[in-house]
Amino acid sequence: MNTRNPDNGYPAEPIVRKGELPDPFAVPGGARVATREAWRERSLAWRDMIAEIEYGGMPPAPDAVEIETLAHSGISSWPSRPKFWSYRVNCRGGEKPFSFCVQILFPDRPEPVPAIVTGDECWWAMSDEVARLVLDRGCALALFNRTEMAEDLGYGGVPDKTRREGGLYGVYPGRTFGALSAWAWGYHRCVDLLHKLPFIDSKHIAVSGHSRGGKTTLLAGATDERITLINDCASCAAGAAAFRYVGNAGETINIANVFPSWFGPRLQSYVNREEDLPFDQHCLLATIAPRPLLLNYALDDRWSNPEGMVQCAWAAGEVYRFLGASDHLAFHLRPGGHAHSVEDWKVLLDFAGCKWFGEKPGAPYNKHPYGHLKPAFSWKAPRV
Ligand code: GTR
Repeated sequence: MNTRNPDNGYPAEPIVRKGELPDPFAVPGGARVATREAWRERSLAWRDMIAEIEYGGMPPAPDAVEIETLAHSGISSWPSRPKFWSYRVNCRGGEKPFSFCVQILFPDRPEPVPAIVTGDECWWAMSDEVARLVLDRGCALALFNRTEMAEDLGYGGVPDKTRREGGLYGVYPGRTFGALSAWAWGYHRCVDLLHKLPFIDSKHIAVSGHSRGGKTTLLAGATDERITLINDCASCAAGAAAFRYVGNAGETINIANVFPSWFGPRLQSYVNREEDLPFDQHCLLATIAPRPLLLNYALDDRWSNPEGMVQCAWAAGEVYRFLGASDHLAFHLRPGGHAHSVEDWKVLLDFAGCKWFGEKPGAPYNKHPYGHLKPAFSWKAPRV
């Protein structure tokens, strides 16, 4: 019988429960990581394995990146009169040149400012309200359209779910990276750009994305340490939520069949075999440690599998604890459904202020209404 969670009324029984989340400290051969120094090597091994099996590997970094200024504009109708500059990022390498555009909205200040990068400009995503909130906190907003790197075939009635044309597919033919990797590569190139701009504080670069864009920011953060704060909003399956534990009405690993172009070719073979995957998504989150990581989820967004996200946050939290950075991993569950809402952005800005500049924490983190939930793992961080 499926009992209901008294705190939120949703059925408490998961639809997928496939054993323990793998121990991220386990070293092939039977040992466990014992020192913080040794974790580094393990972390890179997880990163490479997950990037390969799940996402099909990453496109290579370009041989050279050159910046072209397109416009120095501003928003004079806003009281703070922010600047709005745009660039073309020209990349050399692979079979042919590749370029894309980035827009940067930033406060007019004498000192370099932190930046939040979002690639979700393929959606109607950035409201004036959110942009002003970011500026008021003294941050720049770097905007680009991640689908310039790879077409998004994740829509209903798409004629060919596996087409590999345009974007980076033509630059690096013969590779197996999926769209998520190509989109993450776009974030990395934005970091290349930000590192060349004197008005940006390159030690404080965050990435934020929603849903498939949140899957992207997790992968981008895991594969580029220059990204110093990672935010995912509602990334669903193949994001921050576990494959092995899916709460009622949540998205499962079948995502690999529904949206094959987002992934590498190997993930599909694990559909209905979650227990055989050598990792789960907490291992991806753990590769980001000890850098600050914020997961924004919503209580009525059942498809995003919030219980599976809590499982991953708990499990990756063991790695953060091991590294002495427990408070650098936080999740936040707000009321409501699937959206990148103003509240999510406010929670991110508070988190960034807290982690980067020692401001007081804003929203209470790591609170959830899943009283029935028990950790889907029995291992703990080794004692240091
Ligand atoms: C859904 C997909 C989710 C999520 C979402 C989105 O259809 O199943 O994993 O990525 O799209 O991007 O809005």
